[in-house]
Amino acid sequence: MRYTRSSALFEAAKKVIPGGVNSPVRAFKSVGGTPVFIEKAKGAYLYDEDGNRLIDYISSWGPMIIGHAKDEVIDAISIQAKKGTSYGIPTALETEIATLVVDCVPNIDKVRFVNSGTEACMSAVRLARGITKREKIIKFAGCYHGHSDAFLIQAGSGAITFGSPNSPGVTQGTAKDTLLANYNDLESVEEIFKQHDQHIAAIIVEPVAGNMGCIAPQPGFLEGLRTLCDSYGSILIFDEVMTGFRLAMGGAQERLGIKADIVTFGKVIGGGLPVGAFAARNEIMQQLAPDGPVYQAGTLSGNPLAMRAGLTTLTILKNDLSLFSRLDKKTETLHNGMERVLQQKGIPYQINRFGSMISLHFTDHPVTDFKSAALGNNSEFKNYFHGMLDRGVYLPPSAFESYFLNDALSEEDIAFTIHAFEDYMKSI
Ligand code: KE4
Repeated sequence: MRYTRSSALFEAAKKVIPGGVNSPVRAFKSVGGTPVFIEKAKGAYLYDEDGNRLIDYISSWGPMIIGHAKDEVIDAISIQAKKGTSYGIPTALETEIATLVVDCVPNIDKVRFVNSGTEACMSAVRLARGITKREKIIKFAGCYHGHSDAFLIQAGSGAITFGSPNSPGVTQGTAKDTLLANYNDLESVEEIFKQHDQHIAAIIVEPVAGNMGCIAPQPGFLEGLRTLCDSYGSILIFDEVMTGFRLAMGGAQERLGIKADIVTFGKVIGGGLPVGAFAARNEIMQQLAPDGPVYQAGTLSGNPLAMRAGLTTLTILKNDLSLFSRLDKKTETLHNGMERVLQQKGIPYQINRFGSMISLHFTDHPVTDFKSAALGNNSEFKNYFHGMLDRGVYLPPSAFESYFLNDALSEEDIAFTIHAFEDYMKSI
């Protein structure tokens, strides 16, 4: 694969954009090398600026679940754009997509649209704090809820501690209100509640974690969080920015059968345009401005262009629910193919998979939380990433990410990917 033009574009980008990218993970820092610059995408394929065709396993980090540049979505956006892109004034379109979301997602009566998953999670936490009049929240090491200050907190020593900011600019004043527990470790959560009793506004959790690679909740983990929140009067926030409209039309709540109090969305809900959302039952959402005192706002929230992209995408999903099982099956086929190659090679590995989320870890320890995810051999991952890229397969450029399959991937694409993996493994 040639990347001459991408390299030149990266040099130019670095002159005017920090790190040459608008989101750090795109800079290939954890895998090295030069980021690929994409010229266009269609279906399951990316076409880079050097004319290489790449099979896409990030689907824009989740949004493009039906594939890139789906004709129905592009046509709908084009028609909508001719009517103007944003008014800052209510439209019937917002009610239409909100009605669809409320009909499909369990345990919600109302939804507020915002412009990103970060905004959705940030607003959900503010709402939980406003309702409970409590200040502390619990998050899990390795879970990612966007770049709002309250979430950029990494565990200090020990599993449960007052967070110490892992980004300069996050104040200790903020960090002290974010308490850290370990994913799949209910005791670590119980310990925090014992220490902080009625001072915890909410737990925010990825019901299936996708930011440490893919990590499924162990039986009883989420159920335990539900019980703890009920016992202590805290709000349970499911961050479904990744899992929403990916694991099922009703997301993880439907797939896992566990009720959250507030659910956040992003990615798929916008169909590739900037949309986030948070939703809950009436008694919670009525606390939100302008009905209630908890303030939240946004110039472009609910803009017609993004709403049209989201509504078209969600409607395609709703009218073809077998897409979710098709996607699961494709992911299983990929899993089995990679597993066969790895067993032949005889190297330590873990493959974690849930629905159409999957990740490969070069470690012989089960990957069940951030600590075990961090034991993966990153230099093996780097070589694997570039080995696959050079063979025409674009994987997430970090071992701490989930792969996102899309419905446009054909059986042949999956077979091609497994063959490329086999060829790479033979070359090392
Ligand atoms: P955004 O603000 O990036 O739309 O959403 C933040 C967010 C919230 N919650 C979960 C579970 C998420 O996975 C994300 C964002 N996901 C990352 C990929 N792991 C986005 C990629 C990036 O940061 O460039």
